Amino acid sequence: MRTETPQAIYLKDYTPPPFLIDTVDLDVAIFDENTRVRSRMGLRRNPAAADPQASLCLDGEDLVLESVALDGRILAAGEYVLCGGRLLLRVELPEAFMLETVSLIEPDKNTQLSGFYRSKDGYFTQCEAEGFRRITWFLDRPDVMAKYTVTLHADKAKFPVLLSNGNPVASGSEGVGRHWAKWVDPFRKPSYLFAMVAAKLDVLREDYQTRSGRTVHCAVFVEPGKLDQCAHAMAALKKSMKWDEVVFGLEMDLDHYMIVAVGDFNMGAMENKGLNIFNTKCVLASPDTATDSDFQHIDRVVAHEYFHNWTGDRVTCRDWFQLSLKEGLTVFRDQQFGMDMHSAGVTRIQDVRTLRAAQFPEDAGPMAHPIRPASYAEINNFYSATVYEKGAEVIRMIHTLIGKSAFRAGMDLYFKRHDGHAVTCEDFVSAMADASGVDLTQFKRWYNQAGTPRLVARGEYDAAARRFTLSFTQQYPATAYERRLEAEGRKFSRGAYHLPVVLGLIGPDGAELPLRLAGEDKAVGTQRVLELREDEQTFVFEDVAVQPVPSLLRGFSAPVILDYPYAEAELTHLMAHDTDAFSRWEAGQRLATQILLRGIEAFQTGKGEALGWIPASYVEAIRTLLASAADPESDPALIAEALTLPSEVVLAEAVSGVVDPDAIHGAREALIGHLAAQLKGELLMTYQALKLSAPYSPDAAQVGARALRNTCLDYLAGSATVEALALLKAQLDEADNMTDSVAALAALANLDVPERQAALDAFLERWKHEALVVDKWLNVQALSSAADTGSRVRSLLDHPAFDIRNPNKVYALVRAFCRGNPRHFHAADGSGYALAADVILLLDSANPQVASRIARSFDAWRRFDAARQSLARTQLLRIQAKTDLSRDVGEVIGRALE
Ligand code: 0A1
Ligand code: ZN
Repeated sequence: MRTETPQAIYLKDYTPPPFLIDTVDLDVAIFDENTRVRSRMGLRRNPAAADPQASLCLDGEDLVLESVALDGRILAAGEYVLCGGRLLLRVELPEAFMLETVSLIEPDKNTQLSGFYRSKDGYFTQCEAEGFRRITWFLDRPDVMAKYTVTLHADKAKFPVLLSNGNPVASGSEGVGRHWAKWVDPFRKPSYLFAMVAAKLDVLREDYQTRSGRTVHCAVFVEPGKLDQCAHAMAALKKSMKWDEVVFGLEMDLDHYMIVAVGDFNMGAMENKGLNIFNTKCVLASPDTATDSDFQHIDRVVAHEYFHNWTGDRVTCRDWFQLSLKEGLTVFRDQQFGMDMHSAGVTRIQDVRTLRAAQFPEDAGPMAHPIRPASYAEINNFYSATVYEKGAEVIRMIHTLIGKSAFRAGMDLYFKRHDGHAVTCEDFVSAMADASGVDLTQFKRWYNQAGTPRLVARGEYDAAARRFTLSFTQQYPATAYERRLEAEGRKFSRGAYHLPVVLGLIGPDGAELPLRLAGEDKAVGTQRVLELREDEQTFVFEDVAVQPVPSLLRGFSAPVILDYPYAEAELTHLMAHDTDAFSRWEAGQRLATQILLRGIEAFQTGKGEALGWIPASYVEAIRTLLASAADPESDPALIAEALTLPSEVVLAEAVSGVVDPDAIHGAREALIGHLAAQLKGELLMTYQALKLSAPYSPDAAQVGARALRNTCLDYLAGSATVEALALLKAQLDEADNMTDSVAALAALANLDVPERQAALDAFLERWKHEALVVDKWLNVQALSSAADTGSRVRSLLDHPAFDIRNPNKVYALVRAFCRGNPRHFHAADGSGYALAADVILLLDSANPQVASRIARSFDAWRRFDAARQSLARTQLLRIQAKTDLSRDVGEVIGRALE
């Protein structure tokens, strides 16, 4: 039995590779029973190696080695050894040499979906982070960059499309019914960006003209019959190419840019140079099968992978500790793209919602880590909300601190210095500091310290002196991460963060006040960026004629928890008057949270149902919000966001002390029910007024209207009255798009009424041939608030529509249940924990990455009562007791139990 977290590797131990690989020539022959991979590599000793005499040790996993040849001479058995997944050469090596290996792999048996694997009608690769070693022997680390030539051979009828990175240079027929194709990638790249595909696929092709007049041949490959679902991804690709030219001056550098969609994929998509491989979920969309958020998500993921071409592929990471160098920066770039393409305010709100729902809990739990971790056991566990989403917030803070044009100059300098190289987060920050002249030394703490800082702010108005004094205190207690460093006897230091607070002051009439800080001659604007660097700092605003309400952290200018003692009336004031869309929304969320925290306490003491904790003023604020929808100037999408209460997961973070999932659920449902009852007329009127007659389009105006309409429907549905059921049924019958169908189905899935099963059955019958729609069918059931959800999810595991080998199905059903339905996952009888553990144990050997993602559901287990903790611990120990538990799951469970 494994008793502790698997062996870690450390950032401090980094050394340059002993050898460099300049060229790789791969010959890959695919047969039914296996695939033969011949690799010919040009190697030389690395002049920067720590040990100039080091021996050569190549990474390899699940490879059957047939032969090794050095400069054309086949090596004898004693001249190399295979040990612990490595190939060690025991011969004298010249300064530069050719090494040829021939190995067999079995992609049809590769259930991990890492390396070369089978999915439906084809073979696909996933090499990030360490999948290339599952294809051939290599120095499988990102600082070894080579030029690749690839020749693929396969059955022509079964696998007519043969692709790899770069340019197609030759192809032909061979043998009986077989064919081959040769690809050359002109750019040096790390092995994790390698890709190849052999499959039967349909393709949509379009050309893009770059601003310098070059033509890029774009192609989207999908499984046969799905061509009508590719147009949106293709349009997103071209928009991304244009945007990167305009905003960052970055042009596509290859003649071919290919996107291939595959139904079995562990993540969203992968930025392989010139040959992106995407989860079908992030490519395929038609109004019938995809929702508005799917359309927007596709825009963002296509953009993200495209932006990686520069931030990731042209300049890559020196080692995996630097993952946020490419991921934080690329998420920031796709966020900016989203804000430019869709509604800026709504995009920012949704991105912050994601951060709070996924990253804040991560930073507060056993897997807490800085955006650049100091150690890891399994790198796949660090494709995390922290590295991605908090990483993007860190880049955003640099953008805010130095300003847009200095940021652009910093990017230009970064590419000038590092194009074609594998670099570190320091290199990025140095480029930003050098280009802007701003000292970012202290800022680097964001890369080394874990945890969400708490920013305590207090305001004091002195009417006689017409002065408003704002004081800030930073709190950053040690997290599980620092506690572990301490236990290991490792040195670390913690200190105040350098962070921007964007703020304005709002007067009683709703107008923004001019801002003059003490010491300044005159007021400068109505919005300022305050820079915090100290544990405690005070800012004094002069000439403040009236008592203001401070609007703090506009646009969520720093990823912190703001503690400011707003009165409810002040929050309502900000909701109505703040000029920053994010801050108006934030004020509403803060107000709802304050009320709900009282409600949660009331539910815990049996006084919840009486609703005494809901102030009438809140109902009126929501009534005003709903009424504003009638104003043609209003943005329905923003109103929909404002009407959406903080989720149960976010509320659990706000609770201090023991988390009571039933009380959280009870309070939230009671507030929704009360608002629905009080505002029924307004909700119905808004619902009806927003009915669209135009044909479906995922444009901002229609998306906003549907979002608000379906939010109203959701409120109305909670009552389960005959009237509400009729609304839901009518929408299900009449909907001409998936957004409206699935919104009605999800609302109905919450209700314990006979209509529910009939609707679910009809939906499945209609969509059983569309895998991504079946995922939605599973998802609405996993997220249902109905009392029988736990047992229904358990029985869905055996439903023919579910497939545990398909990551999308596991995420749609199991992850959604465990991460998105806290009341049922944390059921008092432990059934939710048992379900998660069963799935983790079933998946651990087959697909450790997916198993590990489910295992993260236990992160918060210590925040619950003793009875729940004991049930969770039983399941954690049961998982830990599995023989040969994967490193992925072992690390997550080990840390949870530490
Ligand atoms: N680099 C990709 C995400 C990705 C990471 C790992 C994968 O397999 C383990 C697959 C994709 C991105 O940021 O889009
Ligand atoms: Zn990425």
